[in-house]
Amino acid sequence: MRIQDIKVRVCFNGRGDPGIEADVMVDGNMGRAMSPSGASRGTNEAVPFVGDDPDKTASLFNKGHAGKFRGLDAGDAESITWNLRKIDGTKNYSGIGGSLAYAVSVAAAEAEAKARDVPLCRVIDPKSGTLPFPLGNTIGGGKHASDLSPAFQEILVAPLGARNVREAIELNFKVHKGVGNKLSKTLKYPVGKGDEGGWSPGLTDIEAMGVVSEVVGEVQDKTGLRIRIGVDVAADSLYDPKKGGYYYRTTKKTLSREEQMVFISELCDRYDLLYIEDPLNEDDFEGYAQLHSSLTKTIITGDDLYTTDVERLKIGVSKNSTNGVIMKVNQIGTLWEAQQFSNLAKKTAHVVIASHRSGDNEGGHLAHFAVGMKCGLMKSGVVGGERTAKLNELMRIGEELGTGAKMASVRP
Ligand code: 2PG
Ligand code: MG
Repeated sequence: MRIQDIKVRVCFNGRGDPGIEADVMVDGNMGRAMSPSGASRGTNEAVPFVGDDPDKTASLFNKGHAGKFRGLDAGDAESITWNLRKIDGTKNYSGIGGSLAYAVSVAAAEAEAKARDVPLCRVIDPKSGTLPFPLGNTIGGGKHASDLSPAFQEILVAPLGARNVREAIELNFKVHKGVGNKLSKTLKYPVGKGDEGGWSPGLTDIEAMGVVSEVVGEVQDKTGLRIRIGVDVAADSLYDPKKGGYYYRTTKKTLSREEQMVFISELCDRYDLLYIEDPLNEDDFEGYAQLHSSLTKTIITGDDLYTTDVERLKIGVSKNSTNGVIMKVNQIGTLWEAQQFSNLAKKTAHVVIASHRSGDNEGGHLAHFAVGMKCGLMKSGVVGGERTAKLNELMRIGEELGTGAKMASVRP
């Protein structure tokens, strides 16, 4: 259906960082979406704002370009992308702003969904009916927390034994609460939280892994339901290109590339990791391939490695680097571009993980991306308003899709 009007503005996310919000009107229905923002951003991500200026980004669009979208089909995600690309004229959206591209493309799809009276996930894919398992951050470190916390950016849990979305979400709450209780009993200082609501204690990476794994064991014993652990190393934050090594701040040790690979392999074995994200720096496609060929029980996942970019994924596929990808719409720009990425990932036997950003907002769109793109997992945090917004929306989608909706199957 045709876009009647479109307007954008600056808004703020839960971390207090700016984003662009778009309102798109279709047949009297408004779609509204606001871009999230990352702290550990891959070098190849879309540039969020024109000249690093959110206000300039919004006013350039409202004054100069909004009119070019009136009359376009809001349901035609591909032509919305090509229009944005044509106006932008760069590879990384620095001409119009990646945040703007995100907001316009998602708000248009939402307006279309409202006008057709279907859930947004069904505009993304009319046949969507698989629900992802929520992947929850229990301990946060790296660039999401203080320098005294672990170097690993996230220690996460995936409740694969849950029979439905609600049970899965509640298992993650139990682990998150259990980790908080254990930390407050064993540490002699109050423990705060990182940007995504994970606890951020002054522990080494291995100590933190130990706490999560103990609590996971306890919750599994009590409920009889299987929970797996995952880690986002976000290795670029640890990587020192001059030394070619990875610096662990709590132990003050630098690991060489080979030592890092041994460390990661031991970690995957010891904690039976379901998945490991960005274990090496963002250009080490060969290193990923080595890990992938030896760690057959773990999903070796690229986030900063791919930045939701089909062209980078093609490199990974040619080298057999990974069997998991993180899909973040705002890394590449538009919803349609992210769909192309996730289509190729699925075709090449990858588990697709739809992911929030560390600076996120009250929107629940991520849940629709995850269902619409048939993702196995949805990484969205456990607690905090901007995190539960996605989890609650996932429950609503489950209710709306009814008994036809099944939980995804997730295997390395
Ligand atoms: C990540 C994300 C989300 P950020 O690295 O996977 O957890 O962090 O948004 O800071 O890039
Ligand atoms: Mg990541």
